[in-house]
Amino acid sequence: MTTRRHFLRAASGALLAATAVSKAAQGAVPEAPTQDKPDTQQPLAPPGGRPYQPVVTLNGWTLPWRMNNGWKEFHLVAEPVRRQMAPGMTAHLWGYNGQSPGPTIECVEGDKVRIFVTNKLPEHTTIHWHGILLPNGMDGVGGLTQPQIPVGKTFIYEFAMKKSGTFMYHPHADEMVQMAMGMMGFIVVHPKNAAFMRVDRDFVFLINAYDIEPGAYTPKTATMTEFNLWSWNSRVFPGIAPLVVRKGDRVRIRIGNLTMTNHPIHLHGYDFEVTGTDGGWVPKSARWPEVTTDVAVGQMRAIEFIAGEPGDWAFHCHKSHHTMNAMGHNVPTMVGVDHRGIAQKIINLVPDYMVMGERGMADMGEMEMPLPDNTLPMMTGAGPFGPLEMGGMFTVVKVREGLARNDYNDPGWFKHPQGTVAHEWTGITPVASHASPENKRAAQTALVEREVRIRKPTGHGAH
Ligand SMILES: [Cu+2]
Repeated sequence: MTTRRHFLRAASGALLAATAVSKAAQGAVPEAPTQDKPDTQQPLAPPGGRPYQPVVTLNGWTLPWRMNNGWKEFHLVAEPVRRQMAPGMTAHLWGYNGQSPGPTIECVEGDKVRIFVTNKLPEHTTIHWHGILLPNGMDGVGGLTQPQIPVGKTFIYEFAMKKSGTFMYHPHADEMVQMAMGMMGFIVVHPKNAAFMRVDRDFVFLINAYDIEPGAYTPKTATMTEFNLWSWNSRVFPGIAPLVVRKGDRVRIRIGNLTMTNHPIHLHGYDFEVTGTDGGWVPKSARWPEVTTDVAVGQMRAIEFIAGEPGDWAFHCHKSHHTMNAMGHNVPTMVGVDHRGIAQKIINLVPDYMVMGERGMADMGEMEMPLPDNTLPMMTGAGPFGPLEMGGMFTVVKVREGLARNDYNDPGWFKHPQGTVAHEWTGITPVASHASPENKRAAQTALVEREVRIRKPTGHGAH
């Protein structure tokens, strides 16, 4: 990333200038690095100031900063961006510094931060610093605590980070449109005492959602509930990076929700504790074990566990429609409907007709339906044992033995020890005995008793 290197060079130049008390350098707006890749970037170790364990932003990056006379200076540029949501689909969003979500801002409890915000959107904006305790005039509510930032102008926000924790930033101006377009980012304030709440791997991401019609590029901003792309950091499965973890590490995952509905986030293979909210750290005595935690709208939850059990552990929203990509919900339930004989007659009339759903929807995972440009299959992704039949808010926590401390590279699929994978029973299977005559009849006639109604599965409507 050449922009970051340029910035760091420029930043060290600015540091030198600042120590030489150059008024010109102090007055200059810091460079605004941009990121053009949707890949997870290596954590950004602090080049100066108090030390901390940097976070890993899933499919994102941390904004470099410079010191200026005791202030940490950042520069966010609000602008239209193109975001690849998964290979094969790009969205035209609004974001910050080249991406949606914007870069993660990291600093330390007690830091004085100065954040320059330049507006390159076609309309005014502001930034609200969700959860941060600050002077009222820095709260970023357009019209209430400050004038809107006009198109083409740069505003300065200045405040001290009173406490450590996990916060979010987003506009408080034309919010419905600007947040539906992807304007948001994460703020992590590390504790002054580096040993406090210390973990080995610290991941962050925001939950967001878009309504982008298959074949289109721009989200429908008036959508209130019927979104069709349920994303983490504006990525959907199989575009969401795995969370790579070394066996034995203490792991934290910070999850912020800026969608219009709640998301019960579920981790396989582990129990965890919620150790933080956007209000602060949860005292030990107030924590309880969970395997799913609901992250409500406008909330952040930090979960922690010790990664003792190697494997590829699914990590996803537990609303099953949120682990799918765009589809039509007006697809009727076809389970139990017998298509035999009917399909061929229809294919004679409608050549690309496809029968689906009569044995469930699992066929969709490997089916190659003709898709419009710039859209993703509803259920997709390939695993070591076949199609994963997932989409949306799904990824994998990959726990491996013997990784290097800072190695976040995808280690590939887990190699299960011999004899530890569920497998087919090859002995004699007894016939299931049904207690009630009704159940017996249902089992015998499941595939043939219903009225046959067939519809062509088009119309990728709301999801
Ligand atoms: Cu969800």
